[in-house]
Amino acid sequence: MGNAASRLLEVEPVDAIERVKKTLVELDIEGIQTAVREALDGGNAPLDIALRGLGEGMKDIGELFQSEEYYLADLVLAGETMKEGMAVLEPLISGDGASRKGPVVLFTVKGDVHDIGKNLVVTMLSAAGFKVVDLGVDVAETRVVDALRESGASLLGMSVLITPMISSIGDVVDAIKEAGLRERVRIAVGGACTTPELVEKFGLDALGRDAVEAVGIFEEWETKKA
Ligand code: B1M
Repeated sequence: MGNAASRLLEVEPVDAIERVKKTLVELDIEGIQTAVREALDGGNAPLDIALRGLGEGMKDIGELFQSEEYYLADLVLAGETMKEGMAVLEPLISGDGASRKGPVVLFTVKGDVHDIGKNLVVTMLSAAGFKVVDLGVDVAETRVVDALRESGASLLGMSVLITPMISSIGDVVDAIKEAGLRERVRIAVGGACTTPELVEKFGLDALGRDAVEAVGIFEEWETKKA
């Protein structure tokens, strides 16, 4: 590369969303809200900042953890830093609070405590006018069946991030079948370790790769409800 080209690359401004991502990857919990506010002031949409800034930053953090440059304590701090950033964005993403659609039962599977992505899906669904029954993390299949019965929901979403807990998806599907509810309930899955192959293996109905896709899936199913 010539000198001029490399100089150009050096002076290329880092955009505000990139700065949010960098602040998160550096685990700068003190600076994250300022970076997010600056991105908002620059006219970026809250959802864009959440997905392209914070969401992409978390993927980099995952890779740094995998390559052993970051440790478990760094993952914990990353989660807290992400939540600080989301605290600024969530009120701007949330809708008017009126829930006209759903309900959707949402949770992270048994044995898995990751909740940031699930929470983003909950926020986006609420913003789109869905009532959401959020069961939290590490949820046993019996609680899922109880929630489906109590709420009368026919829409279900589960978040799965760690490979060892993939078997929990099967436990949920089996419990729903045993309760005689499978015909009534459409099931979507999402999260870092989910794939189309998993959807096929467990006979699920859809895969949501991000919160926007998740909302699209439930919107489509809502229109097909009797
Ligand atoms: Co952990 N972790 N973690 N972690 N962690 C991952 C998932 C990992 C990929 C990191 C890595 O090694 N590269 C890896 C899993 C590898 C694997 O099994 N395939 C991993 C591991 C190994 C672990 C532990 C086992 C580490 C250990 O103890 N040695 C441990 C497991 C604990 C447990 O659950 N039992 C662990 C713990 C943790 C913390 C608790 C420290 C922390 C979570 C904090 C929290 O959630 N409150 C943490 C974090 C932060 C991560 C990473 C870095 C980031 C996850 C995140 O929040 N992403 C993660 C790396 C990665 O995912 N690449 C990693 C941001 C979020 C917005 O994205 O959750 O993907 P995501 O959600 C997206 C979409 O996936 C989709 O929409 C969301 C928004 O766009 N989506 C859905 C999610 N759920 C959906 C549901 C739907 C639809 C769409 O329903 C229809």
